[in-house]
Amino acid sequence: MSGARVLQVSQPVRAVYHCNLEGIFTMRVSQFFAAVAVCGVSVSVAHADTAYFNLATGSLLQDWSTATLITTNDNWSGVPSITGYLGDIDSGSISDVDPRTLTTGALGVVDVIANQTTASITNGGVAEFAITNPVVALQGSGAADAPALVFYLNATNRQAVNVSFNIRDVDGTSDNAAQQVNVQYRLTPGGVFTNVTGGYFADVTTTGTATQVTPVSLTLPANANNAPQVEVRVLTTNAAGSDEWVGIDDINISSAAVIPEANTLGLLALALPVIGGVIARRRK
Ligand SMILES: [Ca+2]
Ligand SMILES: [Ca+2]
Ligand SMILES: [Ca+2]
Ligand SMILES: [Ca+2]
Repeated sequence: MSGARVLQVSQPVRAVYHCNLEGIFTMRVSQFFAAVAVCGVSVSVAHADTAYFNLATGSLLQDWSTATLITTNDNWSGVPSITGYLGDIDSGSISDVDPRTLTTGALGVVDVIANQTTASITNGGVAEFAITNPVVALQGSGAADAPALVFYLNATNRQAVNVSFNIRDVDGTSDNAAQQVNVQYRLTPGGVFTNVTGGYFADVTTTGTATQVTPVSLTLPANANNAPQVEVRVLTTNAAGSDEWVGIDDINISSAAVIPEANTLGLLALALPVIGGVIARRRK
Protein backbone atom coordinates (compact mmCIF):
# COMPACT_ATOMS: atom_id res chain seq x y z
CA MET A 1 0.00 0.00 0.00
CA SER A 2 1.12 3.56 -0.51
CA GLY A 3 1.85 6.03 2.31
CA ALA A 4 -0.49 7.98 4.54
CA ARG A 5 -3.90 6.42 4.17
CA VAL A 6 -5.08 6.56 7.74
CA LEU A 7 -5.70 10.25 8.27
CA GLN A 8 -7.27 12.61 5.81
CA VAL A 9 -8.46 16.16 5.51
CA SER A 10 -10.27 17.90 2.71
CA GLN A 11 -8.23 21.06 3.08
CA PRO A 12 -4.49 21.66 2.76
CA VAL A 13 -2.44 21.25 5.89
CA ARG A 14 -2.81 24.36 7.99
CA ALA A 15 -0.34 26.13 10.23
CA VAL A 16 -0.82 26.95 13.88
CA TYR A 17 -2.66 30.26 14.14
CA HIS A 18 -2.77 32.45 17.25
CA CYS A 19 -2.44 29.44 19.40
CA ASN A 20 -1.29 29.24 22.97
CA LEU A 21 0.45 25.97 23.68
CA GLU A 22 2.01 27.15 26.92
CA GLY A 23 2.77 24.31 29.22
CA ILE A 24 3.02 21.92 26.27
CA PHE A 25 5.79 19.96 27.97
CA THR A 26 3.76 19.30 31.07
CA MET A 27 0.57 18.29 29.24
CA ARG A 28 -0.66 14.77 29.25
CA VAL A 29 -0.91 13.22 25.76
CA SER A 30 -4.69 13.57 25.70
CA GLN A 31 -4.42 17.23 26.67
CA PHE A 32 -1.85 17.83 23.94
CA PHE A 33 -4.07 16.42 21.20
CA ALA A 34 -7.04 18.35 22.55
CA ALA A 35 -4.99 21.55 22.39
CA VAL A 36 -3.84 20.74 18.86
CA ALA A 37 -7.43 20.12 17.79
CA VAL A 38 -8.54 23.47 19.23
CA CYS A 39 -5.70 25.21 17.41
CA GLY A 40 -6.86 23.84 14.07
CA VAL A 41 -3.73 21.93 13.21
CA SER A 42 -4.14 19.21 10.60
CA VAL A 43 -1.62 16.43 10.61
CA SER A 44 -2.46 14.64 7.38
CA VAL A 45 -1.15 15.10 3.86
CA ALA A 46 -4.17 13.81 1.92
CA HIS A 47 -5.90 16.43 -0.24
CA ALA A 48 -9.22 16.15 -2.00
CA ASP A 49 -10.52 18.54 -4.62
CA THR A 50 -14.21 18.71 -3.90
CA ALA A 51 -14.87 22.08 -5.54
CA TYR A 52 -18.07 21.72 -7.55
CA PHE A 53 -17.27 22.29 -11.23
CA ASN A 54 -19.57 24.96 -12.68
CA LEU A 55 -21.07 23.27 -15.74
CA ALA A 56 -22.25 26.68 -16.98
CA THR A 57 -18.60 27.40 -17.83
CA GLY A 58 -18.34 24.34 -20.12
CA SER A 59 -17.83 20.60 -19.86
CA LEU A 60 -15.65 18.91 -17.28
CA LEU A 61 -12.96 17.15 -19.30
CA GLN A 62 -10.19 14.89 -18.04
CA ASP A 63 -8.03 12.47 -20.04
CA TRP A 64 -5.11 12.40 -17.56
CA SER A 65 -2.63 13.48 -20.25
CA THR A 66 -1.21 16.21 -17.98
CA ALA A 67 1.31 14.37 -15.82
CA THR A 68 1.67 17.23 -13.35
CA LEU A 69 -1.91 16.98 -12.06
CA ILE A 70 -0.99 14.16 -9.70
CA THR A 71 2.57 14.05 -8.38
CA THR A 72 2.19 13.01 -4.74
CA ASN A 73 0.41 10.07 -3.15
CA ASP A 74 -3.11 10.85 -1.91
CA ASN A 75 -3.03 14.42 -3.24
CA TRP A 76 -5.81 15.45 -5.64
CA SER A 77 -5.39 19.21 -5.21
CA GLY A 78 -4.16 19.54 -8.81
CA VAL A 79 -7.13 17.75 -10.37
CA PRO A 80 -10.14 20.04 -10.79
CA SER A 81 -13.31 18.63 -9.20
CA ILE A 82 -12.28 14.96 -9.19
CA THR A 83 -11.06 12.94 -6.20
CA GLY A 84 -10.24 9.26 -5.73
CA TYR A 85 -11.20 7.26 -2.66
CA LEU A 86 -9.86 3.95 -1.34
CA GLY A 87 -13.32 2.67 -0.51
CA ASP A 88 -12.18 1.04 2.73
CA ILE A 89 -15.73 0.84 3.95
CA ASP A 90 -15.80 -2.57 5.60
CA SER A 91 -13.56 -3.63 8.48
CA GLY A 92 -13.58 -7.19 7.18
CA SER A 93 -12.56 -8.41 3.74
CA ILE A 94 -15.60 -8.56 1.52
CA SER A 95 -15.54 -9.68 -2.10
CA ASP A 96 -17.78 -9.88 -5.13
CA VAL A 97 -20.21 -7.37 -3.65
CA ASP A 98 -22.62 -5.99 -6.23
CA PRO A 99 -21.68 -2.28 -6.27
CA ARG A 100 -25.33 -1.39 -6.88
CA THR A 101 -25.97 -2.41 -3.28
CA LEU A 102 -23.38 0.06 -1.90
CA THR A 103 -25.47 3.20 -1.62
CA THR A 104 -24.90 4.30 1.97
CA GLY A 105 -22.53 7.05 0.93
CA ALA A 106 -19.30 6.02 2.66
CA LEU A 107 -16.27 6.70 0.45
CA GLY A 108 -13.31 5.74 2.64
CA VAL A 109 -10.10 7.74 2.71
CA VAL A 110 -8.72 9.94 -0.06
CA ASP A 111 -6.38 7.82 -2.14
CA VAL A 112 -4.05 7.78 -5.12
CA ILE A 113 -0.77 6.04 -5.79
CA ALA A 114 1.07 8.58 -7.95
CA ASN A 115 3.42 8.19 -10.90
CA GLN A 116 3.16 4.47 -11.59
CA THR A 117 4.60 3.15 -14.84
CA THR A 118 3.10 -0.32 -14.93
CA ALA A 119 -0.28 -1.78 -14.08
CA SER A 120 1.37 -4.94 -12.80
CA ILE A 121 1.38 -3.49 -9.28
CA THR A 122 -1.12 -5.12 -6.94
CA ASN A 123 -1.58 -2.44 -4.27
CA GLY A 124 -5.31 -1.94 -4.77
CA GLY A 125 -7.13 1.38 -4.47
CA VAL A 126 -6.62 4.24 -6.93
CA ALA A 127 -3.47 4.75 -9.01
CA GLU A 128 -2.14 7.11 -11.65
CA PHE A 129 -0.45 5.30 -14.51
CA ALA A 130 2.01 7.19 -16.72
CA ILE A 131 1.62 4.64 -19.53
CA THR A 132 1.31 5.24 -23.29
CA ASN A 133 -2.20 6.54 -22.82
CA PRO A 134 -2.05 7.96 -19.28
CA VAL A 135 -4.93 7.04 -17.00
CA VAL A 136 -6.16 6.87 -13.44
CA ALA A 137 -7.42 3.44 -12.50
CA LEU A 138 -9.19 1.53 -9.73
CA GLN A 139 -8.36 -1.87 -8.27
CA GLY A 140 -10.26 -3.67 -5.56
CA SER A 141 -8.37 -5.45 -2.78
CA GLY A 142 -8.84 -6.68 0.76
CA ALA A 143 -8.51 -3.09 1.98
CA ALA A 144 -10.04 -1.38 -1.06
CA ASP A 145 -13.55 -2.79 -0.76
CA ALA A 146 -15.02 -0.23 -3.17
CA PRO A 147 -12.42 2.11 -4.72
CA ALA A 148 -13.95 5.01 -6.64
CA LEU A 149 -13.58 8.29 -8.44
CA VAL A 150 -16.03 11.04 -7.52
CA PHE A 151 -16.86 13.92 -9.87
CA TYR A 152 -18.06 17.13 -8.15
CA LEU A 153 -20.47 19.17 -10.30
CA ASN A 154 -22.49 22.37 -10.01
CA ALA A 155 -25.49 22.04 -12.33
CA THR A 156 -27.07 25.38 -11.43
CA ASN A 157 -29.04 26.58 -14.49
CA ARG A 158 -28.04 23.38 -16.32
CA GLN A 159 -30.02 20.34 -17.44
CA ALA A 160 -29.46 17.04 -19.28
CA VAL A 161 -26.21 16.45 -17.41
CA ASN A 162 -24.40 13.78 -19.41
CA VAL A 163 -21.59 11.76 -17.86
CA SER A 164 -19.39 9.98 -20.38
CA PHE A 165 -16.06 8.21 -20.04
CA ASN A 166 -14.25 5.11 -21.20
CA ILE A 167 -13.67 2.20 -18.84
CA ARG A 168 -10.33 0.69 -19.83
CA ASP A 169 -8.85 -2.65 -18.82
CA VAL A 170 -5.27 -1.47 -18.33
CA ASP A 171 -4.12 -4.68 -16.65
CA GLY A 172 -2.32 -7.07 -19.01
CA THR A 173 -1.31 -9.50 -16.30
CA SER A 174 -2.78 -12.95 -15.83
CA ASP A 175 -5.18 -11.56 -13.22
CA ASN A 176 -8.64 -12.69 -14.21
CA ALA A 177 -11.42 -11.03 -12.30
CA ALA A 178 -15.08 -10.44 -12.95
CA GLN A 179 -14.47 -6.74 -12.43
CA GLN A 180 -17.72 -4.88 -11.81
CA VAL A 181 -18.21 -1.15 -12.34
CA ASN A 182 -21.17 0.98 -11.30
CA VAL A 183 -22.15 4.64 -11.63
CA GLN A 184 -24.12 6.43 -8.92
CA TYR A 185 -24.98 10.01 -8.02
CA ARG A 186 -26.21 12.03 -5.07
CA LEU A 187 -27.39 15.59 -4.59
CA THR A 188 -26.50 15.89 -0.90
CA PRO A 189 -22.87 15.73 0.25
CA GLY A 190 -22.41 12.73 2.51
CA GLY A 191 -25.88 11.42 1.65
CA VAL A 192 -26.95 8.15 0.11
CA PHE A 193 -26.19 7.44 -3.52
CA THR A 194 -28.70 6.50 -6.20
CA ASN A 195 -27.67 4.11 -8.98
CA VAL A 196 -27.80 5.59 -12.46
CA THR A 197 -29.87 3.43 -14.82
CA GLY A 198 -27.58 1.77 -17.36
CA GLY A 199 -24.50 2.50 -15.26
CA TYR A 200 -23.76 -1.07 -14.14
CA PHE A 201 -21.28 -3.36 -15.90
CA ALA A 202 -20.78 -6.93 -14.67
CA ASP A 203 -17.22 -7.41 -16.02
CA VAL A 204 -15.12 -4.79 -17.77
CA THR A 205 -11.88 -6.77 -18.02
CA THR A 206 -10.25 -9.60 -19.96
CA THR A 207 -7.49 -11.80 -18.60
CA GLY A 208 -4.02 -11.51 -20.12
CA THR A 209 -4.75 -8.38 -22.16
CA ALA A 210 -5.16 -4.67 -21.55
CA THR A 211 -7.29 -3.79 -24.53
CA GLN A 212 -10.96 -3.98 -23.52
CA VAL A 213 -12.70 -0.59 -23.60
CA THR A 214 -16.23 -0.05 -22.34
CA PRO A 215 -17.69 3.29 -23.41
CA VAL A 216 -20.14 4.84 -20.98
CA SER A 217 -22.60 7.66 -21.66
CA LEU A 218 -25.33 8.36 -19.13
CA THR A 219 -27.70 11.29 -18.70
CA LEU A 220 -28.46 11.95 -15.05
CA PRO A 221 -32.11 11.92 -13.95
CA ALA A 222 -34.03 15.20 -14.04
CA ASN A 223 -33.63 15.88 -10.32
CA ALA A 224 -29.96 16.62 -11.02
CA ASN A 225 -31.01 19.52 -13.22
CA ASN A 226 -30.26 22.85 -11.60
CA ALA A 227 -28.73 21.11 -8.55
CA PRO A 228 -25.73 22.96 -7.10
CA GLN A 229 -23.97 19.94 -5.56
CA VAL A 230 -24.06 16.89 -7.80
CA GLU A 231 -21.63 14.12 -6.87
CA VAL A 232 -21.14 11.26 -9.34
CA ARG A 233 -19.30 8.17 -8.14
CA VAL A 234 -17.72 5.56 -10.42
CA LEU A 235 -16.79 2.53 -8.35
CA THR A 236 -15.62 -1.02 -8.61
CA THR A 237 -15.62 -3.61 -5.83
CA ASN A 238 -13.09 -6.14 -4.62
CA ALA A 239 -13.48 -9.24 -6.76
CA ALA A 240 -12.81 -12.75 -5.54
CA GLY A 241 -9.17 -13.51 -6.34
CA SER A 242 -6.73 -11.00 -7.87
CA ASP A 243 -8.37 -7.84 -9.18
CA GLU A 244 -7.49 -6.13 -12.46
CA TRP A 245 -6.81 -2.38 -12.78
CA VAL A 246 -9.75 -0.57 -14.34
CA GLY A 247 -8.97 2.79 -15.94
CA ILE A 248 -11.50 5.63 -15.95
CA ASP A 249 -10.45 7.72 -18.94
CA ASP A 250 -11.64 10.36 -21.41
CA ILE A 251 -14.06 11.84 -18.90
CA ASN A 252 -16.47 14.32 -20.49
CA ILE A 253 -19.34 15.72 -18.43
CA SER A 254 -21.55 18.00 -20.48
CA SER A 255 -24.90 19.71 -20.00
CA ALA A 256 -27.38 22.06 -21.61
CA ALA A 257 -28.62 25.42 -20.44
CA VAL A 258 -31.93 25.63 -18.64
CA ILE A 259 -34.07 28.03 -20.71
CA PRO A 260 -34.76 30.94 -18.36
CA GLU A 261 -38.43 31.43 -17.59
CA ALA A 262 -38.19 35.10 -18.59
CA ASN A 263 -37.20 34.09 -22.12
CA THR A 264 -40.14 31.72 -22.35
CA LEU A 265 -42.49 34.51 -21.31
CA GLY A 266 -40.79 36.82 -23.78
CA LEU A 267 -41.40 34.38 -26.62
CA LEU A 268 -45.05 34.07 -25.59
CA ALA A 269 -45.38 37.86 -25.55
CA LEU A 270 -44.01 37.98 -29.08
CA ALA A 271 -46.26 35.15 -30.28
CA LEU A 272 -49.54 36.35 -28.77
CA PRO A 273 -50.19 39.21 -31.24
CA VAL A 274 -49.52 36.83 -34.15
CA ILE A 275 -51.94 34.23 -32.72
CA GLY A 276 -54.45 37.00 -32.08
CA GLY A 277 -54.12 38.14 -35.68
CA VAL A 278 -54.75 34.63 -37.02
CA ILE A 279 -57.88 34.25 -34.88
CA ALA A 280 -59.14 37.68 -35.94
CA ARG A 281 -58.66 36.87 -39.62
CA ARG A 282 -60.51 33.52 -39.24
CA ARG A 283 -63.48 35.30 -37.67
CA LYS A 284 -63.78 37.64 -40.63
CA1 LIG B 1 -5.88 9.00 -21.05
CA1 LIG C 1 -6.85 -7.50 -18.20
CA1 LIG D 1 -12.82 -9.98 -16.28
CA1 LIG E 1 -9.72 -9.42 -4.79
